[in-house]
Amino acid sequence: MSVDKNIDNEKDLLEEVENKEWLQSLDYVLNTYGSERVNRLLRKLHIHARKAGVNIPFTANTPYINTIPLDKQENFPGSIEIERRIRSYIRWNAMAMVVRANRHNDGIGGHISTYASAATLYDIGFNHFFRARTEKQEGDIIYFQGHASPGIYSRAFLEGRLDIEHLENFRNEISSEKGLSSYPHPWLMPDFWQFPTVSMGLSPIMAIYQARFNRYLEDRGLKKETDSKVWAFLGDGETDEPETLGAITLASREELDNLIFVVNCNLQRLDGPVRGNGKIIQELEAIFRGAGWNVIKVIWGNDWDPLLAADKDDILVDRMQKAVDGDYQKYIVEPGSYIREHFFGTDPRLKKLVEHYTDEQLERLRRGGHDTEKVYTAYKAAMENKGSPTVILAKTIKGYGLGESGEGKNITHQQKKLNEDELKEFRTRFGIPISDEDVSKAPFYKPDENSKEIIYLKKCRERLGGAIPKRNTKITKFKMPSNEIYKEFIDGSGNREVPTTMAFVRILSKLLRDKNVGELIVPIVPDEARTFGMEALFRQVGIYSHVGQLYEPVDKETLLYYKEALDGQILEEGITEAGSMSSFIAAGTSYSTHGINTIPFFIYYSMFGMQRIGDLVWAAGDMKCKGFMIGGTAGRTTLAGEGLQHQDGHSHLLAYPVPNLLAYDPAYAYEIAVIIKNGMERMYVKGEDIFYYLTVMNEGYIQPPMPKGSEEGIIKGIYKLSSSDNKDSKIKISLLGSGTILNESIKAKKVLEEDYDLSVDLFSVTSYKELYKDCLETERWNMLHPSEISKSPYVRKIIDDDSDIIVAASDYVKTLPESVSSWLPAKCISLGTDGFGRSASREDLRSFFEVDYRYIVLASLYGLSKDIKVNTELVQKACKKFDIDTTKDNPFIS
Ligand SMILES: Cc1ncc(C[n+]2csc(CCOP(=O)(O)OP(=O)(O)O)c2C)c(N)n1
Ligand SMILES: [Mg+2]
Repeated sequence: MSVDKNIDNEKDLLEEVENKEWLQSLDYVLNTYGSERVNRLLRKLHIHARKAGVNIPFTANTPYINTIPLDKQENFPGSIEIERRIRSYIRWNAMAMVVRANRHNDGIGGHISTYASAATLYDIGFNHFFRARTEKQEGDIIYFQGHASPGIYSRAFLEGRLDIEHLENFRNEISSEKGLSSYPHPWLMPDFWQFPTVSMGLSPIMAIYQARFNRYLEDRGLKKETDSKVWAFLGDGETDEPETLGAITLASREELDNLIFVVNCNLQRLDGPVRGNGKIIQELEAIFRGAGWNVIKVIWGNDWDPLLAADKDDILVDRMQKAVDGDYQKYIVEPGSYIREHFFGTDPRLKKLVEHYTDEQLERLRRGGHDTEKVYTAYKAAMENKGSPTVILAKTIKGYGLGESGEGKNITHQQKKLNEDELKEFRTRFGIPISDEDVSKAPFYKPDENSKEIIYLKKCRERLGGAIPKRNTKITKFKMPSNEIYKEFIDGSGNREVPTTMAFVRILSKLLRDKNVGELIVPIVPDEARTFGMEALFRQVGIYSHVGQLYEPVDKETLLYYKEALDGQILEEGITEAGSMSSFIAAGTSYSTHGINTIPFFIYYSMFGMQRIGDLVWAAGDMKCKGFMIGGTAGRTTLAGEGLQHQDGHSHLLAYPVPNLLAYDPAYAYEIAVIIKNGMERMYVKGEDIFYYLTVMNEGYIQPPMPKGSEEGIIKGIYKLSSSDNKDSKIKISLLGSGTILNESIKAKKVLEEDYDLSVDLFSVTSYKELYKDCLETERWNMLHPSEISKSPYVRKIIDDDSDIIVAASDYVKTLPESVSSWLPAKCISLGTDGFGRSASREDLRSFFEVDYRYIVLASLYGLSKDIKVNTELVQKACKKFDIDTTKDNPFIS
C-alpha cells in the first residue's frame, strides 16, 4: 500500500513539474509574441495530438468566468457614483409605478423584477452607447425587453419626457389621456415605442433581420454606410423560444457586426429557474459560439477579481463551473454563512481563500451584470468587434434589490405589491431620499432639475443625440408609380388563360422597372420563387447577397440564371417564413426607422403564413408596418394535389383579427391591379397605418377586362359583375363568388338561368373582411345615433333588395360569407371549404368540398324551396341530375 502511494506521489509530482514547464513556456510565448501566436501554437498542438491518436473531447465552452480579463478592462469614462444614484432613482420609480398601479387597481399587473435585474444593462447603454436618430446621425435601433418597460418609462420621467401623471397611469390607457402601455406598443404610443417586443422570441428574430436589412439598404445604395448598431435585449428564459435562436446563423453568415444581443441571464423565468440543473450562460455560450457569434460573458463583478487572482490552482474556477444555476439562485436568498459553507466550504483551500471575508462581504459579492465597469467593458468590446455579431451573456439577479420581497425568489416575476417594510428596505438599500413617513405611499422621486444627477443624465443623452426610445412619425414624400403599369390588367388577357399568380408576378415585375418606385420594391421569398413563376426576377433584379456571387451558378448559361449580387433586390430567405416576415417588417417599417419608403412584397405559400407566423403578423400590425403579403397558390381546392398540410382554405379567416390588415381574395388580374394601386396610395401617400394580404391562385383562365366603374367595389369588397340576362323571371337569385370559385358561380348562373328559368345577378366578392368591417361600423353608428336616419352597409347598396336567395361560394371557410350574412337582404347560403384538404384534382376537390357549380345550383334551389318559391321535388331532382351523392360524409369532419 505504502509503496503504491509513493509511486502515485511521484507521478503527481512529475505531472506538477511538467504542468509548470508547459505553462511557463506558454507564458513566455504569450508575453513575447502575443495571443495570436498562442492560438496558432495551440492549434498546432491540437493537430499533433490528434495525429497521434489522442481523442480530444469537443467543447464549445470557455471556463465559467468573464470573457474579458481584468487587465483588458476599460477605464470607465463617467462617474460611477452619479450613475449609481441615477440608476437607483430609476429603479425606485419603476418599482413605485407598478406598486401604485396595483394599489389603484388591484390585479392590473406589471413587472418589477425584470427591470430590477436589468437596470445596469440598460443604464450603461443609455448613458454611453445608444445613439439617437438625428439629422446628422442614423442612430441605433434598440429592442427593449417588453417586461422591462417600467424602467424605460422611469428614465423618460427623469429626462422630463414623461410626467408624474404618465407614471400614475401606467397600465391605465383608457380612462387617462396620459396612459402608458403595459409593454412596448407603437400602435398605442406611436411617437415613443418602435418595436413590440413582449411576445417573447419575436424581438431577437426581428432584430437579426433588421440588422441584415440595414446592410441591404447600404449595399443597394439606398442609405449611407454607417456604424450604427441594432441592440436586442432578451431574457434568458426567452431563449427557449425557437424564434430566439432559430435565425442566429443568418447573423453570423452575413457577418452582421452591426448586431448586438444582450441576454439578461438572471437565471430565472416566470415559474422558476431557467436551468436549475445546468448553467444557461454556458449553454448559450456553446450555441452562439457554435453559430459563429462573438460571445462575451459577463459573469462576475469587480469584487471577485482579487479572489480569482489569488486562485492560482484554478480551484475557484472549478467550483464556479461545478455549481449549477439552482445553487447560484440559492446563494441569493441565503445569508453569507450559507455561501461560505456550501460554495467555498467544499474545499479547504477555497475556504481559506475567503477566511478574511465577513459573511456580509460574501453576501455582497456582485454579479457581472450589476457591475458598471464590467458591463461598460463588454459593450465597448461589442461595439468594436468586426466581422461577426456579438452576444453579451450577463449574469444578474432577478428582482435585484427587492430583498425579502422577492430578490432571487421563484415568485419574484409576479411580485407587484410591496408592504411598508419592504418599501423601506428598498428605499434604504438604494438611498432614495424619501422619509419614513412618506415611504409607505411609494411616491415617485425626481431630483431637482439642477441636481448633478439630472444634469449628468441629460448631458449623456445630449451627447448621444437626444432621447430614446423615439419613433419617427414623419412621412417621407412618395411618388406613385406610373398608371401605365396597370393598363394591361385592366384591359384583360384577351384569349389567354392566365392564373392570378402570374398576373401578380407581372405586376411586380413592372413595378420593379418603374422609375418612381422600382428601387423601393423589396421582393421577399422563402424559397418559393419557382412555385410562383418568379424565377425571371432572379435575373431581372438579382438576389441580394452581401458577398455577391463567389461561384459560377450551374445555370449560368441560361437566360434566367440564379444571380446573386451585392446590389441584388430580392431577399431570397430560404425556408423560413418567420425570417421572411421579419424582413417584411424591417422593410415595411423602414419609412419610420430610416425615412425610406421601401415597399415589401412578401410572397409565400398561403398555408404557411397566417397560421404559422400569425404572431409576427400581429406584431407587424402593432408597429404600423406597411406592405403587401401575398399568399400564393391559395385556395383549398385550387391548389390541386398538395393535400392536407398545403391546401389553405382559412388564412382569410385568420386575417380577420388583425385590425389594420386588409385581406383580399381577388378573382381577376384587374382586381389585383386596383387593390395594389389603391393600397400603395393609402399606405405611402396618405400615410394610413394599414397593410395588405392578398391571395393569388394558380388556375389559369381568361382574365376579362374590368367593368367600368368597379374600382370602388373592388376596394370595398364587392361589385356587380353582371345582372341577370333573364329579366322576366319573378324569382331572383344573387350569386356571390370569390377567387377562382367565381368561375363556378358564373357556370351556376348559366344553368340557373337556362335550365331553371330563374333570374340571377352575379357579384365578385374581393374581401369579406372589408364588408364585415363596414357592416359592423354601420350597425354601430346606427345604434349610437338612434334618432337619425339609419345608414345601410355598403353590401346592401350593391346587392339588390329584391333578391330571394343569396348563395355565396369561395375557396375559403364558410365563416367568411356568414360573417356578413345578417346584413344581407335575403337568406344567404354559404358554400366553402371547411375541413382538411386532401390530394386530388381540382374537380374532385370542388365536388368533395361541395363548392362546384352543381352545389351552387343545388343550394340556390334548396334556398328557394325553403321559402316555397320552388318545389322541394325540384331540389331532389337536381341532386339526381347533377349526380350528387346525398349520403356522402360532411367534408368538415371527414
Ligand atoms: C411568447 C410568450 N410566451 C409567454 C409570455 C409570458 N411571459 C412573460 S415574461 C415571462 C418570463 C420571462 O422570463 P425571462 O425571459 O427570463 O425574462 P426575465 O423577466 O427573467 O428577464 C413569461 C413566460 C410572453 N410574454 N410571451
Ligand atoms: Mg430571466
